[in-house]
Amino acid sequence: MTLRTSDLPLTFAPEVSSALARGGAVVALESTIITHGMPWPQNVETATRVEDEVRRHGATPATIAVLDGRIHIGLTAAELAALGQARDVMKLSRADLAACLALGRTGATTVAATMICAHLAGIAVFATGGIGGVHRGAEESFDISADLAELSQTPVTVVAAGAKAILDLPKTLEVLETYGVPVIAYGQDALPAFWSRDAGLTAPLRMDTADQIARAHRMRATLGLPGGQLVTNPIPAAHEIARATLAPIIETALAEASAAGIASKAVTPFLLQRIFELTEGRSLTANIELVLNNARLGSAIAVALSQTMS
Ligand code: PSU
Repeated sequence: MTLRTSDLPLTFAPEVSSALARGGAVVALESTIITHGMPWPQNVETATRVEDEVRRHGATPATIAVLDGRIHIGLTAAELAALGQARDVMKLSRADLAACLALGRTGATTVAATMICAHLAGIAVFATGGIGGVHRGAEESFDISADLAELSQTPVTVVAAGAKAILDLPKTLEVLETYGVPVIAYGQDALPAFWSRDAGLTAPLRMDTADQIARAHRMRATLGLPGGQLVTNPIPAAHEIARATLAPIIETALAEASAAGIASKAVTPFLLQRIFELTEGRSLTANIELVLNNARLGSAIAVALSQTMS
């Protein structure tokens, strides 16, 4: 694809632009996980390890964020370190991306905004931790992450460890089905639930190789279908936290969020922070391991895609 760098507020890291120019494998990475998903300094350490993991698996990492009114496709080590400690960073989804750019501000991209930026940059594969989804009690609050609508319209394959277990997973699957988003479990039948390998639900689709996932991505383009694919990759068994262990902790965190009147964009960061405290850090270790695991699968898919394109 042609890069329209002249008319878009995009700044490419040299490593990323040369990989794209030669048709190499590139994996997009998001930045909300850095600013709103993990505490400092583990956030910056993890982001750096994830980038290295992508390189080790034959692809080029492109961490995406908005810095002073420009979309950066790939960050320098200094930019990453600064973002990881910055305050007043906007949490950007489809609704606020253009406003952040127009105001010259700095913002971290969620799954939705990272998909938009990756697609503008010509990147087809994106690895993250977990996508947003339908929050529990959504029948009252209407709190449904914009990540789901984005998956229905932007052609990027997103590798995640499932939707976070703090969400209403059956309703999240229903909305994805309504939107026509393929939800693929990698290497198993069960839908993974972020910190645990099994949500107690069967995933609508199963694939066992990166090559199959790359071919399905290409087939959607051939058919002219808009939207991406959601690949749910179970956390490695050695690092999972059993669903039964987490369930009461999630209930406690949810009750606290509701008592404190936490709403909208603040819900997910609040819950992740409380679960970190209540599990005495175990949830963060699991989160780091699942992101690294997704970086490996994302790299394999990007490599397979670059081979089918050449
Ligand atoms: N993955 C993680 N931690 C995170 C996220 C993903 O391991 O914090 C972020 C993603 O950016 C995702 C967001 O888009 O959580 C969901 O936020 P919300 O529920 O407000 O849509």
